Amino acid sequence: MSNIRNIVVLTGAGVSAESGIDTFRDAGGLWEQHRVEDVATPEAFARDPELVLRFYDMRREAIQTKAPNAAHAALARLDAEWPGELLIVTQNIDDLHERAGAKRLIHMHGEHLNAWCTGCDVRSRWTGPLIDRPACPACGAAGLLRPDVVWFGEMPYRMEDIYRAINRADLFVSIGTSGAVYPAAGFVREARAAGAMTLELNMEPSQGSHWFTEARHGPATQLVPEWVE
Ligand code: BJW
Repeated sequence: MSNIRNIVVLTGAGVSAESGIDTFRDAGGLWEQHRVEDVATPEAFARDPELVLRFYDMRREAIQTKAPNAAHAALARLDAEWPGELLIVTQNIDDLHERAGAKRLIHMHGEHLNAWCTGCDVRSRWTGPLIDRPACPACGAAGLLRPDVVWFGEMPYRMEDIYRAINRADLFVSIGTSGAVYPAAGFVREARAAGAMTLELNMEPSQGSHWFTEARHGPATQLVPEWVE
């Protein structure tokens, strides 16, 4: 990596799979138990808030019992030691990257431990259930908290910062994502257009695998530490 200074790493559900957190689109994944239209759109929340809140309460509780794996640890090590620019962009709402020690991190699809008050627009740390429609800790209004996650049709977070980093990157690495969801699925093309080398580390070829200059397939806990060393 001698000619590389700036790195952007994109991660998806596959990086947390070996920590015991379900992916979305694999066999047995979350979307097999819940239709995406029923739980991950603003329309679904307006139609049946209890179903959506129960889905996120269940995941928030489960994630808190999981621990970072060797892939999260390797990325945290890279973050601590890489002298150039580095940005880890995760689509995951879990906090395993930061629990492993990563600092240069953006959660583009939100965080399971945040609640967002649709009344006062304040985000608060939230570890418990939302199904009981608790009052917002900031404004006190009842029943207006929703999970602070990005649903289909909503704008992912910090897109300007992400595109700025991608356009400065010498290397773009995509880990554990199916490439089915935009805008993250388009980052590889943006990085290539900006002249970066692109590497996919995934269990299987993703939908956008052909866009990468190099692809390695296997479990993240093996591929990521191998790549970082
Ligand atoms: C392993 C492994 C192991 C397993 N080791 N690997 C352009 C074209 C078409 C449509 C659109 C478009 N632009 C926008 C859209 C609409 C829409 C979209 O993409 N629809 C698609 C279905 C086509 N996108 C949006 O609405 C987004 N908003 C938006 O675009 O706003 C406008 C905008 C445009 C341009 C710039 C800026 C803004 C919002 C998308 C929000 C997605 N939300 C979710 C839910 C978040 C909260 C929650 O967690 O519940 O995000 S959906 C879900 O999918 C979640 C994930 O972050 C996301 C991606 O999933 P991921 O991580 O890839 O998981 P999987 O399961 O799909 O794949 C796992 C992979 O890991 C697999 O490949 C396995 O093989 C692998 N794996 N075990 C290594 N051990």
